[in-house]
Amino acid sequence: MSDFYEKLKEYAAYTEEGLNAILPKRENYQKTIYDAMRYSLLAGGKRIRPVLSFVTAELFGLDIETVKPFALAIEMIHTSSLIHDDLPAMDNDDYRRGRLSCHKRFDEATAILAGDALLTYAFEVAGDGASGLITKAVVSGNEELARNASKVVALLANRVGTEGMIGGQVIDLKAEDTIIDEYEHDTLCRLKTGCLLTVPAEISGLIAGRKETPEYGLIVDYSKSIGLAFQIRDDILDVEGDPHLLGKNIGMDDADNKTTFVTLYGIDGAKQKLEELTQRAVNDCKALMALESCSTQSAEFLLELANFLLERKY
Ligand code: GRG
Repeated sequence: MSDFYEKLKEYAAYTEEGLNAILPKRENYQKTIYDAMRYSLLAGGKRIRPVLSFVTAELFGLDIETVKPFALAIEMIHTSSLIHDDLPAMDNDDYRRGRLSCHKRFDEATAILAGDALLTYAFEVAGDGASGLITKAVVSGNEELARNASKVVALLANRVGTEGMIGGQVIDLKAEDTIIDEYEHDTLCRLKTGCLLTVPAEISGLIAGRKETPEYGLIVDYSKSIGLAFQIRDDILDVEGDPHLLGKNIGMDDADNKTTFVTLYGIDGAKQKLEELTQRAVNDCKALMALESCSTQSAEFLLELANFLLERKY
């Protein structure tokens, strides 16, 4: 196995362990909600968002432990959005991550609450993480870290809310019955998919005190490019992917009459855009590698990650 796949597996395993530990099984009266949360959260997603948290932390010289609460929170928020996205009122999907979607395995009310509970718990974990950092910063007299750590939770909430992922989903729902132009569609994807793929780097940059640096601009640009590329690949896989590898049905966008990169640009046009965005991300990585202030190894990993996402089959 190449170093890249080895490292990817390592980050994913670290995420898995972390999620399993912070969301224990409970045998209390509200046991069902814990079962539903764990069912969806521990269903084996790719864990790309936490991977981005860990590698961008290392890029800036931080320990992965420092960003762990935020990485786990982001993955819980992502899972909560998948649970809600699969509901009949939204995309109405029966399968997710290779198993029945949450509302099919449990019921709709439980799925709504499991999504709500994962979202709420994510902010509890992120809030605790920020408090821990602030305490450390105060004890060591690092005022800049204390100031920056106090901004993390609001930043995360912003990227999830109406100017972030939720805003994107609102445009997405509108796009089912209305034809939207390429500019609105671009905004939709940057918000719905892009925000949660960019916030890991934003949080790492903030905690590392790198916000005003060239490397911050590069890593945010990289994240935005792979965020858009990720959605294009998603749209292509919905047309020509293998449902067994994907762990969900294909053809759902067509069934919902959705505007996608494929309907806007055709399958070849979508593939070309995907390659252009990947190339842009690769160029950002090369620029990061040339900076002494960044870990070359992490920049190399990010470059390989962009190429991995270009070709992903699931
Ligand atoms: C409950 C916070 C909250 C929000 C509700 C439903 C909704 C608003 C937003 C939906 C956002 C959404 C589903 C975006 C799609 C992003 C996308 C391409 C998901 C697939 O991500 P992968 O491939 O999935 O990383 P795995 O399973 O690997 O984690």
